[in-house]
Amino acid sequence: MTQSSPALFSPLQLGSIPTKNRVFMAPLTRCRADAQTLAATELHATYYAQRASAGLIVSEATQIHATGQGYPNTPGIFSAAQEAGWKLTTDAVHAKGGNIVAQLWHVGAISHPDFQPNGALPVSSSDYNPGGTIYTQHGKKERVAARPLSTQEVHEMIAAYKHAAEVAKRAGFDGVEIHSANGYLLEQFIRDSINKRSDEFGGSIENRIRFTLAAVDAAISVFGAGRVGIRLSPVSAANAAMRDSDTQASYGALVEALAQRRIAFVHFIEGNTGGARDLTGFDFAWAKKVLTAAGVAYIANNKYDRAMAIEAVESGAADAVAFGVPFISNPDLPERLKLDAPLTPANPKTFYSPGPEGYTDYATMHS
Ligand code: 8OZ
Repeated sequence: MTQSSPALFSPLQLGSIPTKNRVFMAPLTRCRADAQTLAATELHATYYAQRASAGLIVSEATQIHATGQGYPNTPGIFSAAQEAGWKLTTDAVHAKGGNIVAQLWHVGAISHPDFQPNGALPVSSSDYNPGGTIYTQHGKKERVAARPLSTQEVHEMIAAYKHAAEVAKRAGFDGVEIHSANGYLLEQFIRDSINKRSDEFGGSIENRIRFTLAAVDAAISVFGAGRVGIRLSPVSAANAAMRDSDTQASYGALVEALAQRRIAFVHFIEGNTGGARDLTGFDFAWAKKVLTAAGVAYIANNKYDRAMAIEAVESGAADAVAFGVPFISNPDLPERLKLDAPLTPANPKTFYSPGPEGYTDYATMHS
């Protein structure tokens, strides 16, 4: 008798998006956009189409605004050239029967004047300096303190999220994932360790989660709630972000507000991004219950292997599991996991290097 296939390999109705399995591709910054236009290229289309067997692809993080960039050659999603560039990718993924959502991103204070229009200061909730160094086109630089956005400018940034969602829709994406994780702009508003504002976007939890929810609502107004997701990293120290003084209360209120909106999914980085799965400080199982009760999918991420992913979906701890690094070097990851076939290790030296090497040249089992 053949054993029935684990639920990880079964379809999932993700809001309005039907997925063929629950092995998702996590967003992965690869720094290969066109240097002039910051548009995705034919090379991106090839790379993403190679990975179209994922139940869902979440695109690499894409900046919604010129001020949102913090790394070399990360793609944007606000100009006509960027829209045309992404259309190559969404067409190629759809031709292979895949689903792809755009991850909408603003790095806030993680940027540097070298990445900013006119060499201006990066923007944030407050005069926040994340510290450390950053590599720009002019070499290694010390980070600087950001300029707090005015209340009016936060409203303009919410409009920029809406514009980016419109661009994503015209570019043919199946939806968007709001990047509200890893110490970037939206998290710089959520966490009281960073947000020192006294306007409607600072102070109380309700005020600190207002910007994130407004970005979500802007995306909903474009795509409908069933095509909008969000990524959260409640307990992560990525980009040196200090913990909120009450992670459970702040992120708990956010999760409840997202559940009320009946969005498609919440994508959790469980533990420290790309690092230890220490979940202390936030009750992820509680979040799963709240979201499930509202029909919102819970996507789990961070250092899952095959056995962990099968168990997470089988036990009901997650509806789907997103894999990052394994998808870089295994374009046919769902099939390999299903067959329990060996995985090809990824080469970190080519994660952020230009061109096809380490990008589109990883073989499938059948190539
Ligand atoms: C790795 C390198 C650059 C950016 C994130 C978008 O951490 C990123 C990122 C990851 O969410």
